[in-house]
Parts: sequence; structure tokens; C-alpha cells
Amino acid sequence: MDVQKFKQELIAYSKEIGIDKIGFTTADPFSELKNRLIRQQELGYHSGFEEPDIEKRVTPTLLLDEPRSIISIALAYPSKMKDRVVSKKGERRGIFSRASWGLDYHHLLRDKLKKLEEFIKMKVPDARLKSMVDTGELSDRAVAERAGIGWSGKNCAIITPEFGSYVYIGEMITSIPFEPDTPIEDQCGSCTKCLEACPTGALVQGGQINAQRCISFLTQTKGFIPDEFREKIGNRVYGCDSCQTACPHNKVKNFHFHEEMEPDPEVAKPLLRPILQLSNREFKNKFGDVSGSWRGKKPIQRNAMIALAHFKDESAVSDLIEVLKNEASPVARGTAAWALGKIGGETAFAALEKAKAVETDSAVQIEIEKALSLNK
Ligand code: B12
Ligand code: SF4
Ligand code: SF4
Repeated sequence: MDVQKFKQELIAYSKEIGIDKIGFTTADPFSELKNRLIRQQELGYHSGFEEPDIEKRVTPTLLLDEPRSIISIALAYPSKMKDRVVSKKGERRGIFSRASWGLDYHHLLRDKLKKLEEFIKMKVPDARLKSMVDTGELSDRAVAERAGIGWSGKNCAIITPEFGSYVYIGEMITSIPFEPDTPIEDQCGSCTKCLEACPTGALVQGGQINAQRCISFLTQTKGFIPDEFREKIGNRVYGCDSCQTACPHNKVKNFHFHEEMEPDPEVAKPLLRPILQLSNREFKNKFGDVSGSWRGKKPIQRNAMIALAHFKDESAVSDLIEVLKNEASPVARGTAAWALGKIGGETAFAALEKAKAVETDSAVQIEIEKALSLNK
């Protein structure tokens, strides 16, 4: 088989099926990444969402028999909504980050990779292939960087010259010895805009994140949000885009290539108060198709309460009192207490006093005390 010719056919096919960028690299181990991953763990800077087995993450031979190459794909997503929300005065909204707009990207990329696999199998029936997106063992960014998709920015993102960093990435390990592409040169230069824009100092230095401080991570956790971050979260109910919106390489980048990625503004920028009252079924119906719902309803409800506190939305006091009185989850009750303290007012503090008398969970009691101490 003429592998070079086949590579060109595959590239042409990838364009036909709506893959915006494709690159090829070897299946060599990711040795530099290995040291980096070990260091991140030693420092406690990892998120815990990554594949825990570092050897698997950096050794393609542990994932496929005799791998010879890795194909990296990228799909560009929109940075601006086509449709705007029709807001009434006083109705406060939260925001899902762009990577959670439209249909969950895992489905879209897996579908493209499946089509690529079928195309390869048609020409090379005995090819061995393994595809992954986000939840797989490999570092999608390290593969994309080595395959020439984009450079690794100081904000940690893979930045493509064509689409900026607003791209989802995935990859396929193959048994076919495709010619590798050349990595793209770093174009960050002396810029440090993303480091300055990060609200929590999570970017400890260019290209290094402390995930435990990253708002994107915090919005995806299930416990209490540590105090120091609550006000910095603002109205983000899922994810954070600040280090990408600050990037000059994203300035005029806004691509609408994929119909499925178009956000429903009522989902991507949802009204906050109704989120507190959603049943599991209602949550699934409204948010179930977006990637930001992967941790379920509770983190989104907790973040919505933090956002209501951020806006000091007095109209939310009755909803928050409901949560404080009736929610089974201590995280929900405690966050509601904190939000009531932040918003303040007679009704809020009276409800907090009442809750103080009956609350039995020690973590919630602490939150109630904290909230009451704001009554000055
Ligand atoms: C865990 C995880 C997170 C964690 C940790 C993020 C992080 N930066 O590590 C949290 C929850 C915080 C997170 C947040 C986000 N994530 Co995330 N996340 C992942 C996941 C599952 C693993 C990432 C990982 O292993 N990190 C560990 C670090 C150490 O390695 P790495 O970033 O993968 O690889 C780079 C570094 O190792 C670096 N490096 C290696 N050696 C050295 C040495 C030096 C000196 C330096 C400077 C750098 C360096 O180069 C590699 C290539 O860039 C990947 C999917 C996957 N399977 O890879 C998605 C992924 C990285 N996330 C993605 C996205 C979109 C996001 C968010 C933008 C979502 C949002 N809007 O809220 C934010 C961005 C935050 C940020 N600034 O990074 C995309 C990135 C797409 C892109 N264009 O880069 C991915 C690839 C998912 C996907 N398939 O599309 N994420
Ligand atoms: S996603 Fe937000 S919190 Fe995380 S590193 Fe970027 S700007 Fe900082
Ligand atoms: S903001 Fe500047 S330093 Fe940060 S990723 Fe973009 S170009 Fe690089």
C-alpha cells in the first residue's frame, strides 16, 4: 500500500465529513509529558479527572498492539451565540462555558472518529485502531501538539492558527505507519494576557495550571466551594473561559461550521432561580444533552446559588430559604445559607436564625454561622 497516498485520501475524506483540522504523529512514548504529569501530581496540581495510570497516558504500546501512528482531529466551536436571550429586567442568568454549548462534543467527535475508522477499515481491513476523546488515557493536547494541530499556549490550551483555541480535540491510535506532521511553532511570544486574566491565579506560570484553583475545575466538583473562590466564580454555572477570551489569537475567531454546536441560549445562559427547583427529570430534559451536565444536577444548582449571591438577587431569597429548609444535601443547604448571608435582608437573616436552631449537620452549621456573621 502507498501510505503517503492513503494519508492524502484520508485527509480529503476528513474534510468531507466535517473534520476541521487533522494531523499525524508517531506512536512514540510521550516522555516529556510523563515528567510533567508526575510533577503535577507531586505538587497536587492535577484535577483527579485524568486517567490515573501515568504509564498508560504516555505509552501508546500499552493501549494498542504495535501502534505505528496517532491521528489527531480538531473541530472548531462557536465563541459567540447567534441567538440572544430575551432578558427581563431583574431576571438573573448564569453562563455555561463555550465548551458546553450545543450537543455534548464527545458525541460529535466520536462520530467523526468512527467514520474515519470505517474509511480506514475499507482500505485496510486488518488495521488496528483505537479512538478516544477526552475520557481516554492519552493527553489529547499532547497528541495534538505533536501532530501539528496547534501550539501549547501559556493558558495551557492548544491554539490553532486557523481557529484559535476554540477547538475540541480527539485522536486515533493506528497500526498504519503514516508519515508524521511537523509541530507548529509557539506563537505566544512575550504575551501574558491569559495569566493576568485568570481570576484565581490558577495559571501558576505559562503552561502550568494548578487545577485545584481553576474555576472550570471548581464548578465541576461536588463538595463545598472553598470560601476564597466563591465570589470569583461570578455567574459561571459550568466551566470558565477567561484565559481563552483574553487571548489575542481568539480575538475574531467565531466559527459556526457544525449545526449541532449551536447553543440554545436558554440552556447556555439559563435563568438562575428556576435551576434551584428542577427535579432530576426536568434537569435531564433541559441540560442532559450538553457536556456541562456530566456531573449531574447538584453541582449546577450549587453554582447557581453562588451566582445568585454574586448578583445579590433579593428575589431569590424565598427560593434559597426553600433549599435551606428542605434539601437533603448538606452542600446545597450550606451553600444556600451562605448565599442568604451575602444577599442579606431581614427575611434572609430570620430564616438563617431558624435554620440555626434545627440544623444538625456540622458543615452546614458552620456555613450558617458564617452567613449570620455578615449581618452587620
Ligand atoms: C483534566 C482536564 C481538565 C482539568 C485540568 C486542566 C489542565 N490544564 O490540565 C480542568 C477541569 C481544570 C480542565 C479545564 C478545562 N478544560 Co479540560 N481536560 C482535562 C483532560 C481530561 C486531561 C488534561 C490533562 O491531562 N492535563 C494534565 C496536563 C499536565 O497535561 P495536558 O494539558 O494534557 O498536556 C500539556 C501539558 O502537559 C504541556 N506540557 C508537557 N510538558 C511540559 C513542560 C513545560 C515546561 C510546559 C510549559 C508545558 C508542558 O504540554 C501538553 C500539551 O499542551 C483533557 C482531555 C484529555 N484526555 O487530555 C481535557 C481538555 C484538556 N480540556 C479541554 C477544555 C476545552 C477545557 C476548558 C477550556 C473547559 C472550560 N471552558 O471550562 C478548561 C480550560 C482550563 C485550562 N486553562 O487548561 C480540551 C482542550 C481543547 C484545547 N483546545 O486545548 C480537552 C483536550 C478536552 C477535549 N478533548 O477537547 N480540564
Ligand atoms: S479556565 Fe478560568 S480559572 Fe481556569 S485557568 Fe483559565 S481563566 Fe483561570
Ligand atoms: S493570551 Fe497570550 S500568552 Fe496566553 S495563550 Fe494567548 S497568546 Fe499565549
